[in-house]
Amino acid sequence: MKLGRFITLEGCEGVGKSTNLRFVETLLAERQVDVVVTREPGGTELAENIRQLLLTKHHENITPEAELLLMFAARSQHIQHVILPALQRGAWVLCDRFTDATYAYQGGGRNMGTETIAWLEQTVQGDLRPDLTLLLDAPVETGMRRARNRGLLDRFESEQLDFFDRVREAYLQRAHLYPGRYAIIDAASPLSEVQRQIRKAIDDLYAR
Ligand code: Z5A
Repeated sequence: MKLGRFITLEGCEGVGKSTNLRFVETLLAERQVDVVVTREPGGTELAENIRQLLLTKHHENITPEAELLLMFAARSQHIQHVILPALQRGAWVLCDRFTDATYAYQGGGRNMGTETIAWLEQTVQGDLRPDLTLLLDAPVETGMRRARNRGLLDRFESEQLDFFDRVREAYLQRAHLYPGRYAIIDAASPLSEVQRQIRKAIDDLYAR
């Protein structure tokens, strides 16, 4: 049985997920909520190893199917060892990316569609879904500019603009499909405005 709340942050690269994850953590701490902060792919020792595999560039091309299965292999470990135990003891889980990223990157970016993803989602997660998904949305070029100031690019960051256009489009489609769960945040705004919108979404969840 799930007692805590499950919040995810999503969006294309460089839109401010890490920055605002820390902000949400502060908001929850103000309310004295017991919060577990985690990320995907990753969150357990084995899942972090899978993350390394997924983000590093290899000579051997990773097929879209292998990429998809590795995402869900990491997710299964993460759910069973971190997310569910935390929710069951009443903690709130704050996760940097979750299955919406799979629909956006593998479904949209890699053109894999949604049918297989939906099957894996049901198999690996059962009825576990986030209570609130903060979608940080900004023009792809804005996020890329911010992220690329950092230097070396990982395997996903090395993709072309059209890949990220498909990712953004897939995220927006999901947000329109699940309006009760998603809050779309205008991540191109100054940080103070972004955080005003996030605070409102968290207040609304708290009041539910
Ligand atoms: N992936 C997948 O394909 N399928 C899946 O199912 C899952 C993941 C779960 C993991 O990368 C990769 O895995 C991801 C998708 C794939 N790849 N990509 N791309 P990640 O999530 O760890 O890393 P990322 O997406 O590359 O995130 P990021 O580049 O670290 O960006 P961020 O966390 O969203 O942004 P940030 O670091 O908070 O901010 C970037 C800079 O912008 C920083 O200097 C900030 O100070 C600045 N910033 C932030 N907000 C603002 C505003 N509002 N104004 C001005 N400047 C700002």
